[in-house]
Amino acid sequence: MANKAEAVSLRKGLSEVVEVILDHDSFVLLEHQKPDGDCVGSGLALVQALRSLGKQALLVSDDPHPAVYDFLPGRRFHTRAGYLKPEDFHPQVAIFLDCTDPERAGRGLEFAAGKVWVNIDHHVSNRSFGAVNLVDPTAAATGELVYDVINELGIPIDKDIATCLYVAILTDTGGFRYQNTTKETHLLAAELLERGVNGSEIFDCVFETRTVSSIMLLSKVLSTLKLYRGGKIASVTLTQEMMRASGASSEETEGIIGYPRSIAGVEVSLFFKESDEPGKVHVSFRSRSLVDVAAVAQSLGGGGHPRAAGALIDGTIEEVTEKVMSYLDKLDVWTDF
Ligand SMILES: [Mn+2]
Repeated sequence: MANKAEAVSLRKGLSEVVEVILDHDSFVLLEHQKPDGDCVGSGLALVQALRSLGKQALLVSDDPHPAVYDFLPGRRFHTRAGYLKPEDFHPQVAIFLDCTDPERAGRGLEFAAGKVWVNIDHHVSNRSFGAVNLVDPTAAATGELVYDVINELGIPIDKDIATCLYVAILTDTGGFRYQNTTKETHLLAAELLERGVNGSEIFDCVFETRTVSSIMLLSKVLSTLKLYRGGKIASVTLTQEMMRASGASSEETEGIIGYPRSIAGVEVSLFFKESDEPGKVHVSFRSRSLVDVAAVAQSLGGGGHPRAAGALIDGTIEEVTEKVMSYLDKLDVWTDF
């Protein structure tokens, strides 16, 4: 929950965003690169809401939407930056969704030049780059803020809009499992269910539906499992050869780190992924409670949060594994538990 001063500035941000929307007729809504469920759901919800007001609005992303969200309504109002020329579309306002800074929109940014910028986000590192800003780091998802905007505009939230917002909140909370899940999150989810959202069907589509290729890939990656430090560190490895052999896409590698992380007794889990850039390996780090993996990743040229971080490191899988393991070996936490 935001404190009082923050609540006042949020209130101001919300009314300014609403004012900009009411004062203009045409909008481009921008997502970040590699869009996730929060920005896809927020974007599709807001584009449908603006259209229902008779406004001209289009949702634009640099990268494609992950196929898992194909079931969401409102897709006819979405296009990719490469499919539309900025000179063919002249919106008055650019609304950035879930973007810490404007560059996160990638090629979508071409549609924002010279427009009024609206910034709606929940990342603590957001740079308040908009002419108006609705930024609330206590919100579990940007979808929560988009709900506030739609509600304040007085637009009825129908089943289609509610479904998109529900997906935004469901995915950014990992299915209501992460620590950002609060009472407010559940109350909003309840409100959306009341609008006709089918919660179990959505959960099934988003979290319980996999492609054969992703299961094939998972079986290959799990067979590389190694334990170190008496089972306190676990690692798995993914090579480009495994990607080719399974036919999986890179978005299907997401979530794999959760498997070594879930092993009882494991404090630090590592996922070594051979980059498609030759000679580089991407490493994902997770820790349960003791090790600050953001510091580990930073010292290896990456960054992130204390419990989840990543780095792109030069070398072969063997060399990078050696580099990371020798760094972790030097930490003095291993005798503490
Ligand atoms: Mn988000």
